[in-house]
Amino acid sequence: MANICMHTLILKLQDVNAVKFGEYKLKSGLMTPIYIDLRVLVSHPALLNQVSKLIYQRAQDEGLQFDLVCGVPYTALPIATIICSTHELPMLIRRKEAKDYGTKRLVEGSFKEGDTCLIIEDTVTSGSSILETAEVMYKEGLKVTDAIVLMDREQGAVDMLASKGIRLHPIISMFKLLDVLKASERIDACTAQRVHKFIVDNNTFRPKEKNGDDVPACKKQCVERNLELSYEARAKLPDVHPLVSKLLTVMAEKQCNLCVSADVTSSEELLQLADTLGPKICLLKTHVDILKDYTKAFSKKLQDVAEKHNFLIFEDRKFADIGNTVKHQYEGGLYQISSWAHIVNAHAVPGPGVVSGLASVGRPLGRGCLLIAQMSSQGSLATGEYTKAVVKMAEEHSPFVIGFICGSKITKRPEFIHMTPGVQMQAGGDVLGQQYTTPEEVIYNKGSDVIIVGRGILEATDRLDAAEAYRKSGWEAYTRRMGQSGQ
Ligand code: 5BU
Repeated sequence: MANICMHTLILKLQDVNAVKFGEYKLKSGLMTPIYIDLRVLVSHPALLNQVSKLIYQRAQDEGLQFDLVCGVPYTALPIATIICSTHELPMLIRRKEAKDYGTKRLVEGSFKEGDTCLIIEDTVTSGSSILETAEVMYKEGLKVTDAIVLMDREQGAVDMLASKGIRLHPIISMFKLLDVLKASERIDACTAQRVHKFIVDNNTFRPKEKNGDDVPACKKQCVERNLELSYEARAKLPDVHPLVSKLLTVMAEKQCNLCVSADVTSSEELLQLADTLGPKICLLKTHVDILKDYTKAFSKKLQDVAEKHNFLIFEDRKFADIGNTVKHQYEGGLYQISSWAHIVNAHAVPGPGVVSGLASVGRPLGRGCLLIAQMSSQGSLATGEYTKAVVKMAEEHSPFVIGFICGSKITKRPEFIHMTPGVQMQAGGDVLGQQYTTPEEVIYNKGSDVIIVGRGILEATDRLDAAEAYRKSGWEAYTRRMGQSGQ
């Protein structure tokens, strides 16, 4: 989808008053400084057609498999109708209330049990309307795996629906909309900033924990008693990022808290390494820019190996620029990192814009970011107050920020992952300032979650044996720690 086209669409939506700035009440009762009203689309048939085309195109681009289409009533209904009519796809209509005469059906149209229904929505805040529609479908024996939305307010719907097993594919995100309107001088920087802050402050998926009432009981109890939850229990917390949940589940299943740092310079060697060590790792860390022969085909193959061996990919890119630049670095260029890396990391030094820029690309894709709170290198400046400020930034930007690169556990919040580089079987260092700590020290004494090991494995005569030794050592340190914690 060309950017220019998206840009024009956003301006057109504002032209027809589908995007309004002021003070409006949301369905939840919350006052919002921006209101999206796509009901007006029916009065603008050319625009309605364009939107319908984009939504259908997205379904094609994502390769979605479905038997039927349903638009969430009422605004998305005409959009679904146009798509189904143009492409001759069977459609379903969901009634808001069952009629009290005739068939009393909640879903109109023909279908078989087990059919998959694609849901289409005009705009989402929390995702609750999509979920309601999906639940009606489930009752009828239908499956719902994906939903496409024209406008995502980026207030938690992607994560909430992912936690219920539905992938949400947004066409326009709130941050993109604000960027375009600001760049076109339709709104001033102050309005853009006010709306941006409102969106970030009002994420519906992560419950506010100020009074503790919304915190799940098990989590509350553990935090109070200073006990620790197991990887498995953390994976099931209701407010955990789906990616963290996936990683923690993989860790528990594979009995493994080892991330291998695949610092090799040939893509073939990297793929071989990934395939050989795959069963021993929960995560593979790359520095894609040290490869001498990167191709798009390589990233595809790496994803296949990751799937085969059930591990995640972490590109150690260390983004550290203004939001607008990191957005391009993450999404574009030669490497198109966001298209294949589940996790990236960033320095907090530019301020929260770096996270917002990355989030605007990564959140719709379900990606996550680690903030670098401490470094393993000698003389690192990331210490003390800086580390504390990074933790605060992460808390304000979760759920896209899923954790930290750090030397030890720096927050008690169980939804954040701690990953520690600079790990070898013997403490020590290299001639360029790297400092090493042992798996036992990192996991048992420092309370980190994941050990990141590069040369400790890469320089071993048998890499597979070495990986197994690190896996075992990291896992034993974790089980000992959990034993102490009484879990
Ligand atoms: P080693 O071979 O285990 O020293 O490799 C460590 C890897 O972790 C390497 O890719 C570094 O770029 C990376 N790293 C690190 O060592 N220390 C840090 O603080 C951060 C990343 Br952030």
